[in-house]
Amino acid sequence: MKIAVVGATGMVGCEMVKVLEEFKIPVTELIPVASESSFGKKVEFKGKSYSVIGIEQALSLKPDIALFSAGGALSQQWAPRFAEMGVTVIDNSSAWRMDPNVKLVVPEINGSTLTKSDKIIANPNCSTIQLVMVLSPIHREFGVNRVVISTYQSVTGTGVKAVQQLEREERGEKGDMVYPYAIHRNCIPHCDVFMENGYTKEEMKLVNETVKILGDEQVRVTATAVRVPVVGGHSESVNISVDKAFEIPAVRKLLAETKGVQVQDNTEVNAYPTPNAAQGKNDVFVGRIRRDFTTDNTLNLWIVADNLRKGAATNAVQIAQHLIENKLV
Ligand code: 11C
Repeated sequence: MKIAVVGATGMVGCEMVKVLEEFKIPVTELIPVASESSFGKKVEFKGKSYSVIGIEQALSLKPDIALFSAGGALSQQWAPRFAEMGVTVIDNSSAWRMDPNVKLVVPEINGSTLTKSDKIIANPNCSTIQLVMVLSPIHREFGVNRVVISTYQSVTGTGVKAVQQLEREERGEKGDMVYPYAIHRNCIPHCDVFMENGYTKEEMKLVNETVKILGDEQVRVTATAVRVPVVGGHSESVNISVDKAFEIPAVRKLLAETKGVQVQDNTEVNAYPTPNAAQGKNDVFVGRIRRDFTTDNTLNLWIVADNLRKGAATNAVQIAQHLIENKLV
């Protein structure tokens, strides 16, 4: 398999290269792609060094799969050109996610819907992926009807400049601000841009993408997304109302049996997920699973995942793995 990673020098792109190697994807040639300022830089993969090239050149090499993580505008322009050449594009930007002709895929949930003719496949937003990994089994078993979510999102979701802002502020230095306020010792209820309805784009991604992935327009979702001075991953406090009566041990068992989800839930020994512990891991972690006593058939829980891993690179590579294993490329 010839695999191109578009945006190979970015935070998600670097993680994609690592995960391709860790997952032993049968890559015969890696094609790292980035903007002109990175041309010629080296990307190490399976003991070999590959030079970063431009996107036009990458297209002429006709990869089997192209993993895109270089922003929505680039995906909008280039994904169709790759697809026309027969390349399967797995796109990590928000450009194609809500397109009715493009599948929005978390392999454990809806990977089986993919076919050979899916030439652009959308990778969901990071905070959505970790949410649906937990919601999907609960929805199948108990019928989710309403979700209230508050996020605590890592600065890595914004990119390397945000990590640098946090590090500078930790050292007490001044410099370029990515956020409108200091992020060190702060929480900013503002992820991505504000929309006309008063929500942020990140909050609306959680609403719209969750409904699309669960494939059920009856599920109502409302979200508040908050940036916190954390690098390891995104955390989410989630309140879930379901149709059927449930017992908490049954929910815990259901989630423990879900592939890609790890339950860490024992308050007697302070066991619950944290972003520090989740960093660098491919799974989604869930804990603090408890009944909401204020209303019927409702529970609270806490979900954590490394947003650069399952929230982005791991999910994209798992889509590639599914395509390869099922001979869809
Ligand atoms: C954040 N979720 O943490 C964003 C990053 O649509 O893929 C990823 C944005 C996206 O700010």
